[in-house]
Amino acid sequence: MAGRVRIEALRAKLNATGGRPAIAMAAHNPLSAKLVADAAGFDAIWASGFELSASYAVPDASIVSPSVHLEMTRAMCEVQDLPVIADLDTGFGNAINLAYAVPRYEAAGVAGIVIEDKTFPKDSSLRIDGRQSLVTVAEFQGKIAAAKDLGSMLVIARTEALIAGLGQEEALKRAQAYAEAGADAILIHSKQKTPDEILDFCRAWPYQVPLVIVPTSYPQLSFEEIYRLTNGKVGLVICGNHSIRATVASLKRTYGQILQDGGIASVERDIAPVADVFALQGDASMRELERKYLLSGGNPW
Ligand code: SPV
Ligand code: MG
Repeated sequence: MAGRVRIEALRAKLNATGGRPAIAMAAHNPLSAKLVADAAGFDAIWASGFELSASYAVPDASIVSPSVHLEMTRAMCEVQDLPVIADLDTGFGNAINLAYAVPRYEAAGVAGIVIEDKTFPKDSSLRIDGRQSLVTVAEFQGKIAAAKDLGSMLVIARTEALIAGLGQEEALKRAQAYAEAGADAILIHSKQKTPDEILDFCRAWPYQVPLVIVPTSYPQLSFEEIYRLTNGKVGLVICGNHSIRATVASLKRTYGQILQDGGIASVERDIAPVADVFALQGDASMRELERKYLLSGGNPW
């Protein structure tokens, strides 16, 4: 599906007032992106930096190269039709690095980007005792302006003020400055174990600009409760890392069972049939190509 259509689809979802926020599910490669789309209920795909880093078995600390990041994101856009939100972290450096990236992500079919106000190289927000230092408000406003000027994708500005322990006042000050710089939405992140900090922020948020949250650390609330408790101010909830964590748990379980059994028989009932994998690989469309271009004169093999 054309990038422009997906951008408008994401914009409409972010600003919807239908009694629930839009939901983005994390993915880290084309297969997981396609599985998210096939689940037929999510509104967008979160091309998570944490998941992509984990899929390369490296820390989420600006280590995966920009070209690998872009190629994987492009492949996620290619295999399914949901809007993809690319997690650009700090934008690979300063506003110049981001300016280089933005048209390339747009050409790849991305509908929205998230950039965060941490210094480059970043560290994971969820890491205990992680390095959380922030750029100045003015520098980050420059990044937002560059992203808006050089592309038409939605720009979601993320403040890490609460993650860095700078408090509500600083978080609100930064979020307002980012909205004024033209951000289409504000991602406010917290790693508190309860939603109180985020709910306080949302209640104090004075603008129409929608909020985005990633409730990994405070999973207690349903999507509908989040929407109700924030008066509809949260337009998008990101399920930040549930694909990679489900994958890790499932692989560990399967490997352990095979080793324990000394054979592969008993895991059969718990793993996907080969036919499901063929379907995900696009077997139906290959059969169509075979019928049209290979089989016209009878079976050539
Ligand atoms: C990600 O999924 O890469 C995120 C969310 O940015 S978090 O890991 O919570 O920072
Ligand atoms: Mg990230």
